[in-house]
Amino acid sequence: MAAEIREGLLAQPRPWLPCKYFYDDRGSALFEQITRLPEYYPTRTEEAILERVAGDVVAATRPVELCELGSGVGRKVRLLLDAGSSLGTLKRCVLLDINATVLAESVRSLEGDYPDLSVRGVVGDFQDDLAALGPGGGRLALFLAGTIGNLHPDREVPGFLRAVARQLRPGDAFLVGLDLVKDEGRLEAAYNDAAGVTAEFNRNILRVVNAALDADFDPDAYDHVAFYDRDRAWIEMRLRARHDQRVRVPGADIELTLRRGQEIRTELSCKYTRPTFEARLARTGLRLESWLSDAESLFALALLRRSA
Ligand code: SAH
Ligand code: AVI
Repeated sequence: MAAEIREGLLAQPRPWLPCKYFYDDRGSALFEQITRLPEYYPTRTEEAILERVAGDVVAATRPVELCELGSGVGRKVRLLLDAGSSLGTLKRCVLLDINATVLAESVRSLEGDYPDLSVRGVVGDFQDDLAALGPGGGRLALFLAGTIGNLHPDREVPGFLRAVARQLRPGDAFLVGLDLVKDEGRLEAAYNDAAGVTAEFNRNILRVVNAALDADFDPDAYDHVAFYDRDRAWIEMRLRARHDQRVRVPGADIELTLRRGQEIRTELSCKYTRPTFEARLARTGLRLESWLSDAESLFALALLRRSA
């Protein structure tokens, strides 16, 4: 973590922080609050699509194992577990998340509600630790919420998809949730909610850095900024310094001066279309089998298949 934070904070022309550091216990709770905000349509839209298609997805893939990357509270996986119960093929469920507390709670609650299922939690980074999942075979991997949008579309997504494909056997499947390109006003509202929860989530990354690296960021000295970049088709979140400040990060061995108005990038949230996502699949070993969306085309689930 120290090396990553150091690299990000020293970056020119604009410092950045890896968005996985939003998710300590407070950040995870704030994300859960975000999912219930009136402006934040992705969660409820994805859940409605899943409710509609879960039966078809399990019938088409006949999974022995469900495996969710960045599983959070593990609510959505239940829709597939329930749909799969009549099939009789499902034996295992693996959840991987960077937040150990949330993961343990999700595993405990799935074990309680699905006593015949073998449930395993893996604390790890889905960009580095996929090998911990072990080899595939009868696997249906899930990457929901549009979290793939938080990976850089050119620099990170292709390598991530290849790494997922390595943990799948030919015929195994990968269900990916994608937030779609849409009206700019609707996108920007989802990341600038009236209640200010997203702003608090954004500032939380500074609290995480403070706690882990003994830094002295004053989170309240930063404004939340979130805007849609139409050319890159992504929402970018930043923190803008309200006044000049000197910040010490002893755990990463740095001190920096931030001028009033200077911004730190904290998150990208890329929005896709079917063609832009399909283009990312080239040479990954994954092919698009079906595209499942809502009536307004706000969000989509892409069902991918590991090719032979
Ligand atoms: N799948 C859930 C949660 C999505 S929020 C849902 O659909 O609502 C993103 C989740 O990914 C959080 O639980 C966060 O802790 C986790 N996460 C973020 N970056 C991660 C990383 N690099 N590796 C593993 N988990 C990560
Ligand atoms: C987890 N991820 C898909 C969310 C998103 O929309 O990019 C995280 C988030 N950031 C701000 N609000 C929600």
